[in-house]
Formats: sequence, C-alpha cells, structure tokens
Amino acid sequence: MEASDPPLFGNTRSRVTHNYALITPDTHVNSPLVGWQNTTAVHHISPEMGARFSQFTVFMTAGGRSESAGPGIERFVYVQQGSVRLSSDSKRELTEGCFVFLPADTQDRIVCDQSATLVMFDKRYVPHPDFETPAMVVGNANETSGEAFMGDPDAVLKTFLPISPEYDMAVNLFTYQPGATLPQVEIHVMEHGLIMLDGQGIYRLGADHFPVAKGDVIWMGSFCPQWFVAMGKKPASYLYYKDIHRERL
Ligand code: UGY
Ligand code: MN
Repeated sequence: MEASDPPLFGNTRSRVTHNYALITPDTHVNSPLVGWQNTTAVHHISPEMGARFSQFTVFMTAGGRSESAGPGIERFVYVQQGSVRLSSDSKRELTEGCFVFLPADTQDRIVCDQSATLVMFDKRYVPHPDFETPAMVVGNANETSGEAFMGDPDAVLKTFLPISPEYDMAVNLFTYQPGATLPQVEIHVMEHGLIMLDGQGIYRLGADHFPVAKGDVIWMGSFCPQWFVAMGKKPASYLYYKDIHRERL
C-alpha cells in the first residue's frame, strides 16, 4: 500500500464494548439537536451505550443557540474552538479553554456569534439531602492552576469544579509530558467520559491497549481497568468527566 492510498475500507480504530468505548473521528455521524438553532452535534457517549451520562460535541455557527438540557439535567460546556456567550451575560466572551457548569433547571442558553466547537457533558443531577444544590461555575483552563498528580510534576491535573459534595460530577484536564503515565492501573466505581485535546499516547481499557490521539473520545464504565502513557514529541492532554460524591445504595 502506498502512503498516499486512502485508509483501508471497512477498518477503524473505534471499539465499542459493554464497559468501554473508543470512538475515533472517522466514525462520527452528525445529527441535528431538537430546539437548538444553527447547531449540529455528534453524540459520542449516551445511556444507549450503558453510560449514566451523555457526552457530545456541538458545532455552532453564527446565530447558534442551545436548548436547555431538560428537567433535572446539569450540563458542563467546554469551548474547544471559537467563542460563545451565555444568554444571561452577553458581554463576556467565552473563548477556547473557557468552561461553564450549568446546574440543573437553569434557564441560561449558550449563544454563538460566529462559530464554535463545544464539548458537552450532560448528567442527571442527584440531590443530596445534606447539601445545597451546586452553583453555576464559569472559568478558563488557562487561568486554572494545576497540581502534580500523585506527586508527578510531569502529569498535571487541573480541576474545573469545586471538590465539594454539592457537586455530583467533576470535569478535569490532565496534561502529561511525553513518557509520563497514570501511576497505576485504576479500577473504580466512577465512570469517565474523555476527549483527547492534544498529543497522543496509549490508553489501556480493560485488557486492551489502544493508540489514541487528538479528537479520540473514550467511555470508561464503572470498574473498567484504565491506564495511560503519553507518547510522541509533545505533551498529551485530555479533558474528562467523572461522577463523584454520591453513595451507590
Ligand atoms: O480521576 C481519575 O480517575 C483519573 N485519574 N482517571 C483517568 O485519567 N483515567
Ligand atoms: Mn480514572
């Protein structure tokens, strides 16, 4: 096969199993979103797959406007490219790296003047009898400080939501220098939705190891064994969701 040949027909790195999925960009299929304006979406992770949340990417053009997430659903929005505004704060431009957490049943909409690509995590909010409902959060990854993960300065974790029991979800940004790894194979009850924002590496999912790169999405269900090593010449970073702070029974 010549280097210029098209990719092998009928072949993909994507894999969907009962407790993990790797979704690569070549398999994306766009769909419209009911009630949204000037927007299309790709659904990567959803309850149909066995997940307890949804992860999707939206592509907005000028005049783009979101619909609410639906009753009882909280929403995290990360601006991957372009810019958007909140309907309640039209002066503040949310550019690449900005993020918003919209608590369940808030009326705010996302509006777009030009174009934007947004990574979305929707989750049914689980109230806790001892805690208030969480507040809205607006921030910027570039202004969020990171911490060495388990003491490794080559694996830096930025935490976007307060680690406080009002919040039943977390969204974090992990950046690894080439050669840096998750320090252990993790197995935990929390599930993850993840998108590679930059670089590449090898992700262990269950008993399998996959080369992954920018644009790949991964679902890790509860107790899915997971591990990562960054490879190549530049840092690898991924944005990921997890459910936290609620008892299972
Ligand atoms: O927060 C986490 O569980 C994270 N260390 N997992 C992961 O990056 N796969
Ligand atoms: Mn994990």
